[in-house]
Amino acid sequence: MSERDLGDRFPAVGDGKELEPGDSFHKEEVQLALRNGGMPLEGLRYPITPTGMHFLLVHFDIPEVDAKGWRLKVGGLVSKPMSLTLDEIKARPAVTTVVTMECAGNGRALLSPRPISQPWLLEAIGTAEWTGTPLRGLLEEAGVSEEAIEIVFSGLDRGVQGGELHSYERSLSTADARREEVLLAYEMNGQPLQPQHGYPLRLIVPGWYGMASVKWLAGVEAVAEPFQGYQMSQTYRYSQEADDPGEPVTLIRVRALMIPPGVPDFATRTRLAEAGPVRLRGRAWAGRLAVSRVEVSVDGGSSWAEAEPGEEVSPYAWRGWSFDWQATPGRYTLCVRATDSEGNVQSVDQRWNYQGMGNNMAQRVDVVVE
Ligand SMILES: Nc1nc2c(c(=O)[nH]1)N[C@H]1C(S)=C(S)[C@@H](COP(=O)(O)O)O[C@H]1N2
Ligand SMILES: [Mo]
Repeated sequence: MSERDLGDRFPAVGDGKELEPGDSFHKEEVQLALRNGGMPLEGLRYPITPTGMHFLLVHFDIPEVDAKGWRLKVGGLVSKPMSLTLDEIKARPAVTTVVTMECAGNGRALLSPRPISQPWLLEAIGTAEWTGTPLRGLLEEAGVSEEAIEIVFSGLDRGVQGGELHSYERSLSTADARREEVLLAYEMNGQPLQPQHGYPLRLIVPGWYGMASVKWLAGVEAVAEPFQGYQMSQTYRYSQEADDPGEPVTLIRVRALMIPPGVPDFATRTRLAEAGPVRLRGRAWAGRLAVSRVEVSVDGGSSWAEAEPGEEVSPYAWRGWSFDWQATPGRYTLCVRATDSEGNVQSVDQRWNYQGMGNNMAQRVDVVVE
């Protein structure tokens, strides 16, 4: 089968029909959702997400990597190309950073009409302690040429998207790649990376949506032209229609989430809570900005009250928040929204875009109080 045929059978993000709200999911989307699990929202209770609860996003298949034969190749416009073993990378200066990662598609399936792709509701998040060596040191040692404007990161996984057979590859400007927080990570929560999270080595770009953090990293290449690979030029764009190149998706937008209170109804997922004091809790983050404010609404977003912010543990990680609600019998739609240090605040309405990227509209949780 030609690449074109494959592309036609498995259309790119947003290539498909525009569905009406209430339309059911395609079984291929369910298959994607089962492969790429999210963090159950009660997982917001843990400051560091247990590894098996951290969300997962794998476009193609998890590649089979033999760590002994694996090498990280550093090349392109550098004065000293390198080929490094895992042990050589581990022997370099090590840093551990707590980072909240979120998929750019988080919130996609709440949009109306709904783009056809990995159908995230709100669970494409997780926070981990990543250990690795700063990329910056390696780039300095390799001697990136003045002509280089971007660094291209290549993963070992391959597949077809939008009719194009390619390896998963993303680039960063040389300035972004040289930021001190960018890591070549080989441990997650104190353990070697699990296969699905990028073993043996991945990039971690704190503050950026997850697509920048290339897993199964094998190549780091300095280039003189903007990299036009599929995962840069065709997807991860804020666009309004299929042919609109739009703007690239970059940093994580501000968001707060709450642990749904009470207990769920199995079939409808509506929450059931007891009248009386209910402590609402959750976490809020804003990429590499700080969260300056968290507010809660118990009337579907008509009126808001201040929540109590918790401690900040890392400039790149979520912080907790809590709110004491005096619940009286009735039906409620609880909402939470955060504001970042630049004054951006989550809206209650969707900011629709064709690929369903960066939808940070405020969470809504239906609760029946008895
Ligand atoms: N090589 C490779 N890297 C990748 C991906 C991928 O499919 N292949 N998915 C990206 C996306 S879209 C996200 S959101 C994060 C998810 O990282 P996690 O699965 O460890 O949570 O990995 C990114 N890195
Ligand atoms: Mo993602």
